[in-house]
Amino acid sequence: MAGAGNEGRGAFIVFEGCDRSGKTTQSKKLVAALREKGVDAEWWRFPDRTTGVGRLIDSYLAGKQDTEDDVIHLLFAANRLEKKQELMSKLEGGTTVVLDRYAQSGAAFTMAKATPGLDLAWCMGVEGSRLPAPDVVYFLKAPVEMAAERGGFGDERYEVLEFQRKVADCYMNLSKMEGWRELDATQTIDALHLEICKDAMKVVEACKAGRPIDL
Ligand code: DGP
Ligand code: NA
Ligand code: NA
Repeated sequence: MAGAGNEGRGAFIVFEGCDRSGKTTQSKKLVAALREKGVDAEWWRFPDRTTGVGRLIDSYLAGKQDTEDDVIHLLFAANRLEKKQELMSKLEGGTTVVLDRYAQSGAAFTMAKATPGLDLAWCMGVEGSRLPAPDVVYFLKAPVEMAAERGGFGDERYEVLEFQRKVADCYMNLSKMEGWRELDATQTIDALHLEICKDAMKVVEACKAGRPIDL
C-alpha cells in the first residue's frame, strides 16, 4: 500500500550486537545518509523506555528492580509488540525504519542466561510470529574487550564482560540465520558506514520495487 509521496513499501533494517558495539552510531548515520539520498527513513530503538512497560525495563536495567528471566523477556517482547501497529503502518506507507535492536536482542540476551526452559524456540516464539520480520539484520561484530573499553560500559545490568561474551556467542549462532549480515565493527566508523550504506541502499531499492532481497 503506497502512502503519500511514497511508492512501494519501506525497508525494515535492524542493527544487532553486544553492548557498545557501535549500533547507535551506525544506525543513526545510516538514517542520515538515506535521507540525504531522498529516502524517507526513521530511526527507532528498542527498548523504548518511554512507555509504561519501557519504564519497568529501564528500572530493571538500572539494577533498581529484579525479576524472573522469563518475566523480563516477556516485558521486552511486550515493549516491541506495543509498537507493532505503528511499525507496520510506517513500512506499508513507504517509510524505511532503521532499528537499534529488535527481537533478535531478546533471543541473544535471554539465551545468554542459559535459564532452564528458556530455549531459542521459546524466546522467538513469544514474538516471532506476531511481529514483522526484518529485511536485513546488520550484526556488528567486535571483540567484547574492545566494547568494554568504550565510554559508559558497566553502567547497566548486562554490561559485564563475562556476560557479554555469552551474548556474543549467542549472536554468532543467530547470525547464521537468513537475512543476517555479519560486519567487522573493528574498522573505522566511516569505513563501516560506507559498507552498510552500499548494502542498505540495495535493500531499500528491492523493498520499494517489491523485489526479493538477494545481494
Ligand atoms: P540499549 O539501550 O541498546 O543499550 O539496550 C539496553 C540493554 O537491554 C542492553 O544491555 C541490551 C538489553 N536488551 C535489549 N533488548 C533486550 C531483550 O529483548 N531482552 C533482554 N533480556 N535484554 C535486552
Ligand atoms: Na547498553
Ligand atoms: Na547503543
